Formats: sequence, C-alpha cells, structure tokens
Amino acid sequence: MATWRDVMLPGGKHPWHFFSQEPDIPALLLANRSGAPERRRELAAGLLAEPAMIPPKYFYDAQGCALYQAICQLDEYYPVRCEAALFQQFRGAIATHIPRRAQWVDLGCGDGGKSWPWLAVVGASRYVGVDIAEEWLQMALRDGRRRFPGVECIGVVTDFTQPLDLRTVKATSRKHPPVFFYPGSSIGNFSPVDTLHFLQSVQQHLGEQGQLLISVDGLHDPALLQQAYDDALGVTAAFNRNILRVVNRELEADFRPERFRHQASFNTDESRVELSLVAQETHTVSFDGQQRRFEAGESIITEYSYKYSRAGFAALLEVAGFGHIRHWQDEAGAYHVFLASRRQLS
Ligand code: AVJ
Repeated sequence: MATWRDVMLPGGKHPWHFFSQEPDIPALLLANRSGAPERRRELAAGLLAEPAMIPPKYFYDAQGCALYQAICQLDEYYPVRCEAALFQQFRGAIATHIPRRAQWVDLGCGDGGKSWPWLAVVGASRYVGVDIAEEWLQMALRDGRRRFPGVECIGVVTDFTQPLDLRTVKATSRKHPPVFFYPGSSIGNFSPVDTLHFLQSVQQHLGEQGQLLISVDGLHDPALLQQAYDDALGVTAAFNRNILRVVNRELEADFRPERFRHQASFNTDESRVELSLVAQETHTVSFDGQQRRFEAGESIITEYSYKYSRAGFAALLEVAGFGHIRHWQDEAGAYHVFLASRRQLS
C-alpha cells in the first residue's frame, strides 16, 4: 500500500472530494459484495461468540486506512520495507517469468501504487484492480489510466475473504493470461485452511500460462514480531481500537474504545500474531438490540496474522495445485515472495 502522502492531490486536497464529482469514472464491476445486513449479521455473531471476535476487514474505514498507512511508516513495522527492497532488487528477474500482455490482477489493490512499477516492466495489456473499498479502486483506476494510457484499466469491487469470484473478469477477458498479484503479506489474515481455499480458487482462474505473485511474511524472532505489532508510538494500538468505532457505526453499538487495551502476542503453536482488545473493567455493551457483557481482562480478537516458513508456504501452494514454484527472499530469509503457476497434469 502506498503512503498517505501519495493519496493527497496537488494543493493538499483529499481525493474523496474529487471522486464524487468526476464524470469520467472507469468501469467497475460488482461481484460477491456483502451488503449492510450481512455485515451487521457477521459483526453481531462475532460479538456474541466465545471468545468475541471482529474480523480484521472492519479495520479499514477512512481513519483505519490512514492509521494503517501510518503503521507502514513505523520503524518497527518491517514487512513493508522488506517487501519494497525485495521487489526493487528482483523485479527484473521475476518479470522474466511473467508472460507479455498479461492481465495484471491486483488483489486488494488499494490505490494501485504497488502495481505501477510492475506494469511498466511486464508489458501488461490490462489492469484489473480488485478491492473491497470502492473509493480506493476508483482512485487506482484513474491513476492507472493516467500513467498507462495503453493499458485498459477495469475494477472489481468484491470481498475476497469470500470465495474469489472473478467470473466478471473472465467474461470480459481476452485471450491474455492473468497474473494475480497479492502483495503486502495480506494472505496472513487468512487461516491456513482459508489460505488453501483462496489459493485453490486463484489456481482455478489461472489457465495454462497464468501466474500468482504473492508475498508472505516469514517466521521471525517473537520479540521482533511483538514490536512490529505493538509499536512505541501506539499507532497499532490506535489502529486496533479504531475498529470499535467502526462497529459503533455499522451496528449502532456503544463501545467505548478507551475501555479496551491493545494487546499483541505471538502464538508459537499456531504460528500467528494475535491482536486483541482487552476489557479494562467489567461492563456491558449494547448493539443492534442485543447485549454482551465483557469481564475485566476478557478479550475481543481482532486479527490473526499468520507467519510461514518458506517450506510451509510452498507446501500449501503445492496442495492447492500450483507448480513451477519460484521463490525469492531477503537476506535474513524472513520475508518471502513466491511466483507460481498451475501444475500441468502429465
Ligand atoms: C495487512 C494483514 C499485512 O498482518 O501485518 C499491521 C495488518 N495489523 N499491523 C499484518 C496489520 C497490525 C497487516 N496485514
């Protein structure tokens, strides 16, 4: 994801302001998008569960996006820098394996900023931005068109924590193979089982020459992970607690964020960082005509961020039907980039 600086327009105006007035918004396809009633059901069910949970996709309202971008600037948050350095160093080498004229499918595109350096190198024929946030997608498409006049830019608004449904892309596609680009180690938010399902659904969209280019955060020293997810400035804490504001809005709940403490810990057995919000005092929260009592010390789980060894993730790719698995990593061997295509049946 790009920095907040990148989304400010000349003159310091916030881009949202412009979108609503632009007549020239490129084609957007809507697929598999959950509406407000489903979101409310999902949130309410999570709050009533034991332990309570709020899915991490609810972090990203406008304020959550801004806080996430601040996280990406933190000294402690290493993944962004690891990935940027890896892409910088190996872009040319990776691109030699990517078919010319491909359809570049940017999963979770945000403002598209991570894709532009690739598009210039791989000679793509089409850019397909995929994101749950329509405003970001529109910005990505607009920017993509401006930068690459010869590349057709289309978007799919979808929630791909649901099974990936890109029939809309296929229906409009030409013969060119897709390259699925899933950077940012965002795959870490899926459980291993959901990761497998996600990889399988990408694999099914690949055709013979398609590729998946994905980055995955590796296994680190728990102390380093702890710092990356509980930074000295408290930015991650603010990001985490902001989710309660989102729930208040979506579900007419009366959470008081100051009653919860940010907690990050590494679960070695599950190989994941766990983010939660811990109630500081016993109290009851109302939402959508229901109530949930939180005991002092009780947690709401807000995010799992799974970490993989090289071999562990390669094994998942293989089980999902990928072959020709290529791999790049940083010097410390703790951040991974994989490029893989469909395993050909012999
Ligand atoms: C967006 C899932 C890659 O797990 O590192 C950063 C989100 N949460 N700090 C991650 C996140 C807290 C991030 N991903």
